[in-house]
Amino acid sequence: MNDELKSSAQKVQKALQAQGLNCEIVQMQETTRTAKDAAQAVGCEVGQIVKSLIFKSKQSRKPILVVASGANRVNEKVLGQQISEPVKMANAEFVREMTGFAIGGVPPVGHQHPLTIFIDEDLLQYEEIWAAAGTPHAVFKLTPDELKMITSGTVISVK
Ligand code: 5CA
Repeated sequence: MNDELKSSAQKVQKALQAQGLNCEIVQMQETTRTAKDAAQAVGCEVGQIVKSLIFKSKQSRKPILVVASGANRVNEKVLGQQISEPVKMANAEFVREMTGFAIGGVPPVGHQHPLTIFIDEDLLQYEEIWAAAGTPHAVFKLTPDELKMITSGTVISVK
């Protein structure tokens, strides 16, 4: 493991610190690119992995971030009802442009642009959860309350 954080991971660390959260970012040798990879790398249930998924509203083209449990598939219809506009999954380019991070490392904080944020209620059942920290090899551990605090997201059922 490398002690020096990659610049994308540093960006996340700074964003967390700015929010008063002193989580340690862990850089893994193994890939943490997908929820399954991350669960395997840290040794937790896939449901405890925070997926940060970007959607785009079809008309106004606004970015929406859903922080979902790794165990769940986000129902786009449910999300569309929340914002009163149909949504679609964003492509890799939109993800990078809006968040400043590449797919596989998108964190729940530290984004380039402000995003409308929803939190999957299923994450709240766990004592601790793990989120991506800017790269496909970096994660950090936090509690559901901390996730709510740093994202100011609205808790919904996403399934
Ligand atoms: N680091 C892990 C766990 S913390 C992670 O970032 N998981 S993730 O689920 O949030 O990111 C992977 C997600 O990116 C996939 O679930 C998928 O929804 C999305 N994705 C993967 N490839 C593409 C693509 N080509 N275009 C748009 N979205 C993609």
